[in-house]
Amino acid sequence: MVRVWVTGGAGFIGSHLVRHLIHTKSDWEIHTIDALTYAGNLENLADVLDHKRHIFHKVDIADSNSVENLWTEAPPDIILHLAAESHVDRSILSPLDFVHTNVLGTVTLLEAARRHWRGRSDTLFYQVSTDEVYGSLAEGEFFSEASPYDPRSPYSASKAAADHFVRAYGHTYGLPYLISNCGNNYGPYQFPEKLIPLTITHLMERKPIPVYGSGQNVRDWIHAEDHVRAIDLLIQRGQRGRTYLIGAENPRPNLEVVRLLCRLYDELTGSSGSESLITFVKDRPGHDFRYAIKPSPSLKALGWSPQVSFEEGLRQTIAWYLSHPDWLDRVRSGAYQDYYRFQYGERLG
Ligand code: NAD
Ligand code: TDX
Repeated sequence: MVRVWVTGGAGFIGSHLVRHLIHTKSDWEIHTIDALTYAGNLENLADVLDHKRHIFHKVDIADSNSVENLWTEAPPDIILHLAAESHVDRSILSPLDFVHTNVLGTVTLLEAARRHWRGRSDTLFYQVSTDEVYGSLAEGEFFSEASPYDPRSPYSASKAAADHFVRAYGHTYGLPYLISNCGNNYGPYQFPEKLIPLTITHLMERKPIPVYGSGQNVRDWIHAEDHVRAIDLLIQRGQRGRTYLIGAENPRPNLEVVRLLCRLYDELTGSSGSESLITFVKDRPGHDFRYAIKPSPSLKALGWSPQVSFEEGLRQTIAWYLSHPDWLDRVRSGAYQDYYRFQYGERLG
């Protein structure tokens, strides 16, 4: 039995990963650590929460005593680290929360791993990171493994710091690690503060769809299930001590994405005129212009390629949100309403 600890397993990508591992790895015992912040939700794991090979722990990863106690009881063989504060707009409002979880939390896990793995080389600390650590590209440029780190938001600075700590632990203490940097994910269970689920929920409620600035900023989109399949392959066959870039070669200006969502929404629901909801609003401070990824050739050589086309993935995602109104009601609790009013109240008038 391989004991695998997933941090942030009740979040968006984490819940896709936990579900995938439970269904595909019959000899793995999966432990989820999650603090259940506004972005973490046990409902995201409903179908696997009580599975006999899954154990859930509500713990803050920056709480070293709790992490220590858990890992003394059930030492990890593999740590898949996804827990994070993940929303750029929130990082602009309160950077210290991002330092707490993304930096202090990551180093707390690394320290505990170092203690528990002394003398072992058959373990793995897998850091799930983002392309945002590489900064912003000009038209026609792409990130590659050789791109220098140049984080420009409090979120990406905190993720970059965490990546550097992971590499430092590999170099200094010989900790077996692997890092992957992925582009913008979308799919079911994504908290409705990010562009795609926010747009879908505004379409459902016929509310103005806020597009920052000119809408020409570019993001490179991948379905969370394709990301999770790449993580799975890299756990099995990725070279330890290496960094991999994961992307579906799907860079698009935000306005194109929002227009596509409007068209697909109208087709799926029989509505019309959704594009008229698009509203240009004040830009995000320090808004990175373009992210676009050349996925690692070695990842492709291992046999990975994205399986979900963008249009099909968006159709399926819209359908999921349409069929989960109760999930939406519950995640958009009082605290979300406060954030939403602060972030969009003035912008949308
Ligand atoms: P998310 O915000 O949906 O989920 C984050 C999870 O971490 C939540 O369940 C939350 O409760 C948990 N968490 C937060 N602080 C915690 C703490 N102190 N202790 C324990 N748990 C805590 O995020 P996501 O979009 O699923 O992203 C998962 C990971 O993937 C993050 O590390 C993110 O940086 C990375 N990533 C995300 C994207 C994307 O487009 N969403 C792209 C590339 C990389
Ligand atoms: O209301 C909006 N209007 C808008 O135009 C929002 C929320 C976003 N945007 C723009 C900003 C970005 O250019 O859409 C683009 C995507 O924005 P987000 O969904 O907030 O994602 P982004 O800032 O690109 O970061 C995401 O991708 C990389 C995730 O939140 C990160 O966790 C991940 O690392």
